[in-house]
Amino acid sequence: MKLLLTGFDPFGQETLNPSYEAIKLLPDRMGSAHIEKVLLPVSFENSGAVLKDAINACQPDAVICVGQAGGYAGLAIERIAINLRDASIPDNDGNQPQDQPVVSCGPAAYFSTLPVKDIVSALKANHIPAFISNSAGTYVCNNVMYTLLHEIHSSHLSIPGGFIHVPYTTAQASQKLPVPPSMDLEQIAKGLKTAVETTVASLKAEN
Ligand code: PCA
Repeated sequence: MKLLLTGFDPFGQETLNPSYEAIKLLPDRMGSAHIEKVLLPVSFENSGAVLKDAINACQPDAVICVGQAGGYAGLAIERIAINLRDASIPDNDGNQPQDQPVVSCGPAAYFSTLPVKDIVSALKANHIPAFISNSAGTYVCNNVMYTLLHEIHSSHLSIPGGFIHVPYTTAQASQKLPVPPSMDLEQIAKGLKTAVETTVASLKAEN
C-alpha cells in the first residue's frame, strides 16, 4: 500500500512551513504502508501540476495534502474544497487571483473522501487538538485540495483524498505579537501519523 503525503514551501512572511517540516518527521514506512512525501510550491499556477505528476509517479492508494493555517489551535480536517481562487496575499510567484475558478466549468465543490470523522476521533483519542473544518479557504491550499479531488474524479481513480491544515509551530508563534495559537512540531507530526494510520485502517477495512 502506498500513501502520498504532500506539504508546502514557506509563504508570506514565514521562513518555514510546518506542513512539510512535520511530514519530514514521519517514517517512510508505517506497517504495510509506504509513505511518499512530496513538496508543493505555494503557486496557483504550478501546485496542481506538481501534485498530478506526483500522483502519476507514485500511483498511491490514498492522498493526504497538508498545509499551514496560521492562527489555528489544532489540526483542521478539511471537508470541502470549492472551485474558487480568491487570494488575500500574493502566492510565491507574485500572483493574486481574485474571483477565479480553479477549474473553469468544474463543479462548485468536492467533499473530502478521507474518513474525516474517524480521523478527528482518533486524534482526540490521542489527545491531539483537532476539528472538522468546512472551509479550506480560497488560497493555494483550497486550490490543491480541489485539484486533487477533481483529478481523482475525472481520472476515475478510486482512492481517498483530502486535506489537513496544521497550526503554526511554537517556534513560529514565539516570533509574533500578539502570540497566536500553535502546536509543537512533534505533536503536529504525531497528529499527521495518526491521520495516516486511520486512513490506512479504513482502506484495509474496505478490502
Ligand atoms: N497554507 C496556504 C497555502 C500554503 C499553505 O501552507 C493556504 O492555507 O492556502
